[in-house]
Amino acid sequence: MKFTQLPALLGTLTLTIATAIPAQAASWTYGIDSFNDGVTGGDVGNNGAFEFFGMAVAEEDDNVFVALNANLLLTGYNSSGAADGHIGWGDLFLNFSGQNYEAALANGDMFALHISGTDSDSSAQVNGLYKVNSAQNVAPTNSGFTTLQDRKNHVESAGKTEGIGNFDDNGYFNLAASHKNVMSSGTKLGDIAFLDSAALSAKGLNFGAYNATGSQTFGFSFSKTDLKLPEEFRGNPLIASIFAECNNDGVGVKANIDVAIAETEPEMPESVPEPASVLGILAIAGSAIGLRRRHA
Ligand SMILES: [Ca+2]
Ligand SMILES: [Ca+2]
Ligand SMILES: [Ca+2]
Repeated sequence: MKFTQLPALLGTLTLTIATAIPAQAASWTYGIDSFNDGVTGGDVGNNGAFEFFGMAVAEEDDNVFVALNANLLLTGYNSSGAADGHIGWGDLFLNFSGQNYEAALANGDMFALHISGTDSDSSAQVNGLYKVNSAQNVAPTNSGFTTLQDRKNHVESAGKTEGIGNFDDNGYFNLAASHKNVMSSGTKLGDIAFLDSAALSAKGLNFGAYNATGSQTFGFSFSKTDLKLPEEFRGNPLIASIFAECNNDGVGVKANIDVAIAETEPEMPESVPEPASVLGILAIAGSAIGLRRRHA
């Protein structure tokens, strides 16, 4: 290559990088997973059905958005290896407590989204935002890994890299513990709204900018008002995480979400016209009617 071509080439590269991520992407926080730590039958990685690629969160007014990119359909995966013939998504746990995963569950300080309706072994069968009362591990009846250490060992023995997103799973999760991946009891706090890939793109979500190429992109929103987060947890980062019922892959994201906004907004007085201006409008309307009558 001639040196004279270099400035033009650099100009092209700069333009490509600048246009790859849309301006709105800054409001999303991404947890990009390992792209080859999903276990599908005898396969590890290889773009299998259980590969998860990323999770992202964003907030807008009173709503928090959570988006997923994965190969696993929201309706799950039919498998004769599962007791019920089906392996679905586990629940999406939301931890604002500043505690690790097991402590937040043990102390009743965890929230969750149930996203997969009746295609799930969760005690929750209705999609929504929940306060988690207790959780359980359904991997043993879904042909899966009881502990995250078992799963990590399996992935690494295949020469692949295990991961969760933008935080260290070793320390947040107790890798040696039975990994609880669904609610066994929860209290529904509010409804969630489903967002498809197009609706999320319109809000600036762009997993492609991070090379996350799962076949499925979908998300959900919930209301901060419904969350009713205890005062002592406000200001903590959110750690969100989800695993398949089999724990064959998991993904999470750590992000700063301002959950206090909804309840600190001052109530605006309703806008009602003052009696004087109502009378003024009536007077004008009355004279206009009178005018028309005279001309009739
Ligand atoms: Ca993965
Ligand atoms: Ca199942
Ligand atoms: Ca993972």
